[in-house]
Amino acid sequence: MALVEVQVPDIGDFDEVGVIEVLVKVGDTVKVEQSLITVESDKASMEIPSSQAGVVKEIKVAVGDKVKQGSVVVVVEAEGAAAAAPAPAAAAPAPAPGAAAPAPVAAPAAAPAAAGGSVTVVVPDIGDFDEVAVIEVLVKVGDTVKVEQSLITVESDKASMEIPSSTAGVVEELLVKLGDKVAKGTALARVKTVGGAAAPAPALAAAAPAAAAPAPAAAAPVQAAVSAAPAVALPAHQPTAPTGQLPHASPSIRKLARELGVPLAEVKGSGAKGRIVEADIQGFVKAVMAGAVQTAAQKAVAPAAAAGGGSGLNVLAWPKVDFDKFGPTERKELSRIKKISGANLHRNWVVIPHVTNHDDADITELEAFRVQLNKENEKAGIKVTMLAFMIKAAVAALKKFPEFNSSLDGDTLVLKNYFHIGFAADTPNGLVVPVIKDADKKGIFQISAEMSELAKKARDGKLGPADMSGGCFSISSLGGIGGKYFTPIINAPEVAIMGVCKSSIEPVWDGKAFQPRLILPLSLSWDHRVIDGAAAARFNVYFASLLADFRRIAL
Ligand code: CAO
Repeated sequence: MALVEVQVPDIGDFDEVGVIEVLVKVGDTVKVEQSLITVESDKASMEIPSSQAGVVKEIKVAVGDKVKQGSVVVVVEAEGAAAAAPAPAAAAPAPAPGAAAPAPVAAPAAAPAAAGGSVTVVVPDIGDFDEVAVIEVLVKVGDTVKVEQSLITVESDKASMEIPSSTAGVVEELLVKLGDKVAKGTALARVKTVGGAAAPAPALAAAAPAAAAPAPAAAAPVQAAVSAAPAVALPAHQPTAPTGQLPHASPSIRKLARELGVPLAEVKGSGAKGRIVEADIQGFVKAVMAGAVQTAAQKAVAPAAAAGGGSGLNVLAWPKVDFDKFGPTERKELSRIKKISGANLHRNWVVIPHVTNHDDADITELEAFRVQLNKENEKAGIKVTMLAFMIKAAVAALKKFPEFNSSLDGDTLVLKNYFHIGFAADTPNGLVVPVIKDADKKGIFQISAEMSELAKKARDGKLGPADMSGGCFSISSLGGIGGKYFTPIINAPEVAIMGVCKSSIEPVWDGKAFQPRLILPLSLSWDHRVIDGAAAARFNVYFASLLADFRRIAL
């Protein structure tokens, strides 16, 4: 197998250019025309292709090295028949057509103009490139331009360069637009010369800088996803380039950015001299998708959303406070349950349009019955609490108002013909919602027994996914603790939840006098996409009436 030195071809007028990226490593198999390194001057960036197919045996350059025509880039073990081929001429291996080594951008031939007249600026000799695409138009009609000021950026698949003006003056007419293909001699713009005379064309304008131009107009905004905060730290992404200047990036990175709609000017480059590398683009996209970063375009949309534009949440960044400034603190990681339930609660709160109806149930007789039941069944060891009755009442109310026993699936409502009722259980590690399956088929004692078993499992951290899935409707009871009313958060994909607080004796007018009655505060939260306020009020009234007279449940 022959070893072949791959050298930097004729790169035009550039004496020495810096290596800013090495795109291959030892052991890589490369094809002819595959880019090996990226070089950059202050005027252009270009990728140097391999003139030889084979396996990279040695890399002779490193980032930061200066190279010129003839510098050895890599040593390749030539593959197959090519192995016997002699190494390309050391001096100047011909660059693959349209691949690398743009010739210097020679002085554009400015058509001579009469004093005070106009000059048509044309594309100068751009070397080996037959036709290249205009990827940026850097000036607009009315702009005053100087000699050598960049007018457009063109790009092939291997290099990008800016085409400068050969004359100073005011842009009267632009003769190209984004996406046009241009070649040597293509008219770019008509420029009205300054001071009434055409400026002399510079003898030789070098390739214009690839790093000094406004952000690409073609960059489309990346759509934001409303999602939970990322689990991993994401890099901060402030633009590194001064406003109005395009950050350093190789043509392939620019292409990648355009394909993904990433605004390069907003990406922080982590390469040498703030150069943007592929990992920066990836990090930027991840940060935007995670909601950690907004593009300028998204920020512009956000106020519109706030004003009724209909997209984005437009919330302020979370306040960053140095709490230790105000007093001693300690840090405690959220429990696993809190992290999981927190993310679910957040989603449900943000996504579901909640409304909460408050009502009262007179449970005077039911409480007396419950106490009596517990006395009678003391020996059985099953304690009945008000929650068991509420689970039965919930089943009856769901039967009467079926839309409360449903879930949204896009624009379709899935109505359930089963009755699994969840109950919120407070545990040392956080909130969980075990589910009593087929509560319609179970009596008060069986429900009480299952509840106490599930509550114990919850406290011991032993609930499995099956214990917590399939719920139709949930009850969150704070009755053993206290409080009056609250707003329970719907346990998606359910569409309603009943919150219950501590019952207390209250004076109730019976038409003749105030009577002391045991009143249970109810708070029903419901999804306004599925349920209307009138239905919610009826549900509460019916639920309360069942608790007030439990015989009605049999009707
Ligand atoms: N009014 C007055 N007293 C009530 C009551 C009510 N609405 N509900 C229960 N009680 C009483 C019980 O009768 C019991 O009294 P005794 O000890 O005298 O018998 C006492 O309060 C404790 O009841 P309990 O809480 O053990 O039993 P429960 O069946 O009512 O509730 C469970 C079980 C697991 C749901 C409950 O322990 C729990 O974890 N509740 C918290 C739910 C929660 O955190 N919700 C908030 C979710 S949103 O963050």
